[in-house]
Amino acid sequence: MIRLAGILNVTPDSFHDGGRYGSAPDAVAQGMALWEAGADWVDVGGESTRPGAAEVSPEEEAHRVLPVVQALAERGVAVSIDTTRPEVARRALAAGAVVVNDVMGLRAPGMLEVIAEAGAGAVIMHMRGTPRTMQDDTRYEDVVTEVSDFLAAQIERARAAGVSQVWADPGIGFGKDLAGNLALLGRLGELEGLGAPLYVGASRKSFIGRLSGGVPTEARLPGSIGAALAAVEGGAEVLRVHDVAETRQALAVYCGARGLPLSPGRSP
Ligand code: HH2
Repeated sequence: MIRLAGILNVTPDSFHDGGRYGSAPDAVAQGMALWEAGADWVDVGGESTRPGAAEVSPEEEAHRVLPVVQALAERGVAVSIDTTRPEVARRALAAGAVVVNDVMGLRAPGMLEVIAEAGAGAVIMHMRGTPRTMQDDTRYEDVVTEVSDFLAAQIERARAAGVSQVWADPGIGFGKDLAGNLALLGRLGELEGLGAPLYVGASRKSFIGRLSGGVPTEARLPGSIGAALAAVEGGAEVLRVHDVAETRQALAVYCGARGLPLSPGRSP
């Protein structure tokens, strides 16, 4: 079943929606809009991971996301919390989130335990280094093999710790150059052997701009839909996107033609 996670960044500096939903009421309204457009989860983040973004304190991150997570969960929205910090994850799960989306791939001490104790799901993403250092060295002997080996090890750790629902994400744009991003998208099928459903976030990322004569993030919806379709062709089951309604429309056609099941979304 192909599903969508709608992106909701409660940050001043995210590369696409930074500053748009900085207040909790605006963020909740956008979360509801994503949900009603057919998202299966709304993915709430409080710290930008774009290269060079300012680090925020755990308190500030929690202060940004917790009221939004709680309000959306109270309205029946399935919320995933996009964080690398176990303490923020723990508090977001207590506030009603059901999945932890960790761009550090559960590397922080204690993260696995927090997720297992809450009985939550986990998105395990590959990133080389940290958001601050990830673009310093984007050379790989074989990017697909390196990503696959990391994900396999972390999936095994998560399952051993008792996390039953895990998704594997190659981390498009996280410590990869254009060739690396295209290799991961184009050879996504090689990750199917991991035995975890594949989760892909390519929406409006810079490689799309690079492939399209430098178009800015606001003009990258067509390329984002192209990336979403390429990901589904490679076996992705979850697409993390800014534009739920538009992606859903493209998928309705693509999945209909290919005979692939598309989730109707969880909004009543
Ligand atoms: N990409 C971003 C953030 N979280 N999580 C997963 N699982 N996969 C991704 O590809 C991914 C992610 C970066 O995008 P965005 O949230 O739009 O921007 P920012 O990090 O600037 O807030």
